[in-house]
Amino acid sequence: MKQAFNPYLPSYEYVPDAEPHIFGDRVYIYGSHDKFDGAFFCMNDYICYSAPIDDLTSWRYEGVIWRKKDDPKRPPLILKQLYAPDVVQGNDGKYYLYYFKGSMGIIGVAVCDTPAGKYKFHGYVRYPNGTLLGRNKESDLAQFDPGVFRDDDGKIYLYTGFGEKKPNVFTHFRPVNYHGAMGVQLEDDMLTLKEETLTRIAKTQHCSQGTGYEGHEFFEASSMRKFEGKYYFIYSSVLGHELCYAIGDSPLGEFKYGGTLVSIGDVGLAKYPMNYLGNTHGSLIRIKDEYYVFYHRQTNRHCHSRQACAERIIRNPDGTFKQAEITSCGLNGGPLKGEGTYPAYIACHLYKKGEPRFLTMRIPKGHHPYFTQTGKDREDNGDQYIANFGHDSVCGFRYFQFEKDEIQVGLTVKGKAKGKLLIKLDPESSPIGEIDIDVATKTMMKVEGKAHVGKGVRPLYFDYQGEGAFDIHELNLK
Ligand code: FUB
Repeated sequence: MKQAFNPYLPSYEYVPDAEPHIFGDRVYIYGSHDKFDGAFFCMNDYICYSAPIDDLTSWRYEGVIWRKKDDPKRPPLILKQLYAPDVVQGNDGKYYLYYFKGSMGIIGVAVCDTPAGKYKFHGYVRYPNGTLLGRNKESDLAQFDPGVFRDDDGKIYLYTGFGEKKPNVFTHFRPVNYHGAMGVQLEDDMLTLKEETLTRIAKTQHCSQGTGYEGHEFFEASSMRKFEGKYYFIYSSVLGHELCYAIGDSPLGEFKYGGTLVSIGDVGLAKYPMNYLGNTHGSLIRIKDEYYVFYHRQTNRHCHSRQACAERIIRNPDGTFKQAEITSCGLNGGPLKGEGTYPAYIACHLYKKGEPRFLTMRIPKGHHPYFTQTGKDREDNGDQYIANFGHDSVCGFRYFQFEKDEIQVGLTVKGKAKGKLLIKLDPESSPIGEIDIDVATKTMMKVEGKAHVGKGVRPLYFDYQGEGAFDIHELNLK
């Protein structure tokens, strides 16, 4: 039986900012496209993946849908990159892709007859008088991360904005947005704003006092969804590592702060960050009767190799959402089988005890375990693994359905290390088994031990105590 893991795309794919949308009987994801080990965010062209709504284990590569060079403007160097996009189906049945090109400050639109075909340039978002949104120097606030939404009455809305915390390098290019995310209705041409003025949606740090947003103010990643008559504005907060939401009764609000949907380090649910932090971006979707939150995780010791993940999330009867845990089994619809061989990169928790965990610039190699791959950025044959698992490194997988109390646990490893790998059900609890580590090899070898897991649905943690460091490629349970 096929199972779904996190990340849910092949391990060589680095797709952050993924917005899920259902078109027909498939769910499509539209994200940015990082280069493995890239020097900047979003160095690759947009690609798309889709899966049948009945089978979220089967993601199909749809190919490149939009390239940096398809946009007629030719900015220099890093301004070329395609940041987080979104797609909406227009009232003419066509699909419209909204993208933000590097730091040019304007929003481009491309159009296609099918959800994941080759998009063609359509134009730039503009004011009714023709001035491009973002180019009206007198009054424009920073544009960023366009989100698009079609309401049941056919009206189309654009959401945009960037909540700069204080003046920084970008403020040389565009005015600082101290006021929050913005929303506006679009004309049927999908380019022209219906109003001269955009409506402010969620609050930034500069205007949050007494509003309920405090501590989780808007930073970036605007996205709109509607469930059972309520409008959900989804965004990445000033903390970066979490997706939050605000609820309103109409597409342009007012929006009241709702809570955290997911944190890529389980901040808010765990005592300390359980994985590397950094930015995240994504959205909510309902597939049949279940809700899911899509987001991205950080890999490779810096913030330019991000990967698409998703979790089932509970919507409470009052319309609020319960923060989702990050797991290894996201779209699987339940725990993974408690026997079989799994790639180690599906660990949902990975950290070194007591070390800082916020990824922006590259952290030094010697100190942390991290997800990486061999070779360069590529489009097949993924071999991602956990590297540099040294003393006090912890990785966790959840959840498995164990059918017996005691299991044999094997790991495929390589490296140079001598010590003990403690097997636990919780990083803070006593071991339920251990594996002797005595490795000095550049080729893979298997290490094994027994663990008393107990029948039922359980996580599995590994905590290394010893000298040296090793890489973990596979986990085998029997
Ligand atoms: O992927 C580039 C930028 O990082 C996006 O535009 C932001 O939302 C953040 O995820």
